[in-house]
Amino acid sequence: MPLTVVYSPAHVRHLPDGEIWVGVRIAGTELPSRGEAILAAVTAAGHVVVAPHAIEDDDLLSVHDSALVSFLQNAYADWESSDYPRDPGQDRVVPYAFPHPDMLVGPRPRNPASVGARTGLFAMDTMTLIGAGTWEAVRAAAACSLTAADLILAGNELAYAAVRPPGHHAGRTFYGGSCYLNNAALASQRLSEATGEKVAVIDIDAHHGNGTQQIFYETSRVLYGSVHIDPGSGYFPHWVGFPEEAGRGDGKGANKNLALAPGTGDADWLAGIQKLVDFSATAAFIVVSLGVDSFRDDPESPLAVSVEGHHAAGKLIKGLGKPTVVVQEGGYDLDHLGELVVAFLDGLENG
Ligand code: SP5
Ligand code: ZN
Repeated sequence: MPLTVVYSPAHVRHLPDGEIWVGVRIAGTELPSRGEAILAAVTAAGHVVVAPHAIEDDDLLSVHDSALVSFLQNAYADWESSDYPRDPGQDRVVPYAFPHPDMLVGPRPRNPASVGARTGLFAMDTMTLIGAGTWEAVRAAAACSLTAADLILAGNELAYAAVRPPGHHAGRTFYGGSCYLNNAALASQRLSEATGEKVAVIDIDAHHGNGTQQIFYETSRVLYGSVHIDPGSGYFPHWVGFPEEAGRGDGKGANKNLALAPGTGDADWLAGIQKLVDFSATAAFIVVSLGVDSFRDDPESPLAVSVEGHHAAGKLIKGLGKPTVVVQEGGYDLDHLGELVVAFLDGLENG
């Protein structure tokens, strides 16, 4: 099964320039060099790379609220025309106040005049900064993911959206965790709407994809399964990603979370992926949220999976024999990022 890579160089326009972590600006790990490393590796591996097709803003509204989309689109310009870049001297969009749900006793939250407060309505953390080129890159990543889904609809068996920024932490109305729009959810919804068939998301990023879970929590049309570092052991996204979250209403039973202890290696990780493969057996299409931050040396997660483990993961998912869209999520060890992605794709394509 030949595999097509969809890539846009526009990702380099997204320069978060660090993240605000516990109030301190740190370097951050979601860097343009991640995209370059992946492109170099898939090119060296001989994969065909294509550009995304154009998309409309309406395409984004299939999984996101229009208020989030227009906030993200305008946030940097709004920030630039505020005082913040000069006083106190913050050049990236970052929230400073959040509407705690219990605070909102009125019929609906007012839209704050201050962009620093308005950002708090949409952001789930302070680590996901918006700069001048962020929207252009975010939109290009969405276009790559929708193009990958459209390649499957056109009869391809495998397509890989090699994107940044990642997407699986972004929900219908919120962004965070280095994610702005949910690329995997956009691809899943496209496949679901176009065919009426069931889609299964298999999320192997080291972190729970709380955004994808939220978007599809009440539907049985898109299954969501994830294997990830146990949020209860102190890891992002902290509040969700627990096994008891199994879906609601029509989506009851259509969500599966497998939480792993720090230090978990290949055997237990792959056993989890096999469970997700079994959970996905009734779907006609598979969307893989491919984070490779479960790797043992990754700076953002304490899981301890090998390169060979990533190859084996691809092979397990190939066992489903279903048309598959792969969407890049996290993975921050620049010395191994390309190798990990290529190992997974080789397992998926060739077994
Ligand atoms: C897509 C994805 O993998 N998002 C990961 C978001 C998790 N970010 C949590 C960051 C916590 C602070 N990291 C500081 C690391 C210092 N060693
Ligand atoms: Zn991750």
